[in-house]
Amino acid sequence: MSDTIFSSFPTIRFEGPGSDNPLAYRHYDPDRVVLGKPLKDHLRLAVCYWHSLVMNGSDPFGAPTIDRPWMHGEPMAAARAKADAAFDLFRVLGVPFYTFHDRDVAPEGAGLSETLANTREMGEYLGRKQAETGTRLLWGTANLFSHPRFMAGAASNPDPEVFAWSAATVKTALDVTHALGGANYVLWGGREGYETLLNTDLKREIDQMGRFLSLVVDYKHKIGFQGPILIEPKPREPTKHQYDFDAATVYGFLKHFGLERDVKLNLEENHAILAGHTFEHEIAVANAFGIFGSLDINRGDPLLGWDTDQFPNDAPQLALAFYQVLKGGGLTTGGLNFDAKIRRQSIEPDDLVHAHIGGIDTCARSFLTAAAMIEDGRLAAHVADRYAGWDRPDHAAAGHSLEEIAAAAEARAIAPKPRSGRQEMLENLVNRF
Ligand code: XUL
Ligand code: CO
Repeated sequence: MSDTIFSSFPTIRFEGPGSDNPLAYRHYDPDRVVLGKPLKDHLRLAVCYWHSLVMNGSDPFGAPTIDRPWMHGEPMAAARAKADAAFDLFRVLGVPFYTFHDRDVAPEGAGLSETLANTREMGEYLGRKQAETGTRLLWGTANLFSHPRFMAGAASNPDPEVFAWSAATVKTALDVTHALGGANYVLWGGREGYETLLNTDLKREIDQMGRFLSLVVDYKHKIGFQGPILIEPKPREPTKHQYDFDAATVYGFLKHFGLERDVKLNLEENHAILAGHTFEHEIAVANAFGIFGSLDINRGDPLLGWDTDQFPNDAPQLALAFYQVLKGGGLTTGGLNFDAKIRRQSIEPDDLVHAHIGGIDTCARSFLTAAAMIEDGRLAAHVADRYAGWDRPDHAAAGHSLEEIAAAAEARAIAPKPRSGRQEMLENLVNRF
């Protein structure tokens, strides 16, 4: 492989919390065994292509600030150079997985057929890179939101020709993901929502999305793709009302279309915040309904109300999220995808490396904290004790009808006594970890 902008970086190694080397992990010791398996198999870290290789620092107020060699020249040659650099970055970070949208890895062609051919050709190129390096695909997805044809939605578009174009695009992206051994396939409904009901038939659009997802699930079974299809909820941005608002809304949608056994969720910290939830709430809801899949790991800014997609750096906060993940049985086919981008002033290649080192160490440290909370068991014991009344066979709520329960309640000699929720004590307990 020819040199890339990452060639001069060593592979980052674990040196422990005492290390002063900025190019070292302090907490991410991939082979450290926790709760019966190595940390790397718990976290299943993934670098995302779109923020790390494609994002150029432009924002609504200004021009691109980040210039990389593969952002120029003949589009397919540039796509190959980008892939070379991507796999070199994966080598530097020592992460086992990556993720991409079709448009991140292959350019749009002159028409649909040429575009799909570009995706397939770059899929083969990525397959060779995977074989050479051992890096695996956590998930693939299709970009159904950037091009103007998708401005009124992909599956939910008023124009059936856009629905069909989107179907062809997802079919190819799923084929490529399957060929690359992807562990999951993701659908984020970037433009599946609306700005005003004055021009929108909401019921029709949601039905179109249900039909689209059913077709994708049928096709997944047809080609024998083993991984789950994952929906990524987000309440707003880019549209004002996104249909896949949050975990609970998506569960209702899946139930309505009978897809709750085939489709799971890819949850994202910043999206949870935009929905007015915590990350751990969204994970707990997904666990409750058996639809937890994977995580996009990033953070928002408490002072900004949009999807800033910053690298995570708040270990106490993430520990609460990972505690819920572990309570649900951990990441199985899922992983931790750094859907996170450097700020537009961070223009050097090493900014990208430092961002990932910090994010990976934050994930490792908070995961180890969550694992310690699980091993300790006191938090779980407090919760179990709080609901212990339900385990007694003789409680008044055991009856089979409202009348039976009402009669049992009236027959009780003493009224129920309020019990402390012990919130502060439990918060103190968590802080000790
Ligand atoms: C957008 C977002 C996407 C998805 C993949 O907010 O999170 O990057 O993760 O389409
Ligand atoms: Co995301």
